[in-house]
Amino acid sequence: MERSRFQEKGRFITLEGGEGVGKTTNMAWVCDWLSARGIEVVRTREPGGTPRAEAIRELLLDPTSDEPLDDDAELLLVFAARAQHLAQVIRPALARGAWVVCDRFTDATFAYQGGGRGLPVERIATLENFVQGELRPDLTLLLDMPLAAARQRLAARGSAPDRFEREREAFFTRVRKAYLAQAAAAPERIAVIDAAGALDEVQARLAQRLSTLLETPS
Ligand code: Z5A
Repeated sequence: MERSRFQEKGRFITLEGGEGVGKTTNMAWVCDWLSARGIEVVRTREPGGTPRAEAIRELLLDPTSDEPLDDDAELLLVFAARAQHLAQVIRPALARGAWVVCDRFTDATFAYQGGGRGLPVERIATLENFVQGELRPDLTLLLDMPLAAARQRLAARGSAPDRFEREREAFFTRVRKAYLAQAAAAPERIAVIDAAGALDEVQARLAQRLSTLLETPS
């Protein structure tokens, strides 16, 4: 495929889903798949993506502090990190025609702070408009699978749980429900990808959706 075909305008792809569904594992594969087609890819993540935004990520994920984090403070920190990330990384990359592939973005805020914590969707939407203006992902790959199986994957990985991963099952059930509701409301942007099964099966599903995006004019 000709690189020049994709240079006119960068595209913004996000990977979403609950914990342990394989976002980080498949990020690398998605980036390689696009790079192999001559596309300049910027791989990044949220919360984070710049030194200052990564410092905010530390605040958000740190499970050790005795001081509880207020839900509104959590929401504002997520958007503070996002504003910095947009200004320093995402908007400049898209402006020069690169494609940005981001591990989580604002759909995670609607799922975790909205669905999980129960904050009003309108409050999140107000911040989304304030921080992002009209910028939304061109494609969101929502990796979805039953919670118990995803938890088994995490247990096999054996890493220490962060502040979110210490939440109870009911929290993650609400998060998953919120993600699926978002996908149902925006099926043209959010593709639900069955994340259960072997990695090559999941990646075949991802490739199908990415091919469709490539064929769609920007
Ligand atoms: N958060 C928020 O609240 N609001 C926001 O707006 C944003 C984020 C942006 C950090 O995110 C937290 O921030 C997140 C929500 C909150 N908290 N939670 N929960 P994160 O992305 O860093 O955290 P995470 O979801 O916990 O990531 P994770 O635990 O690393 O999961 P993952 O990236 O989806 O999974 P993985 O590491 O790719 O895979 C897990 C294991 O499964 C690993 O050992 C793989 O090798 C294995 N794996 C993956 N795929 C397969 C298949 N197909 N078969 C078998 N094994 C597999």
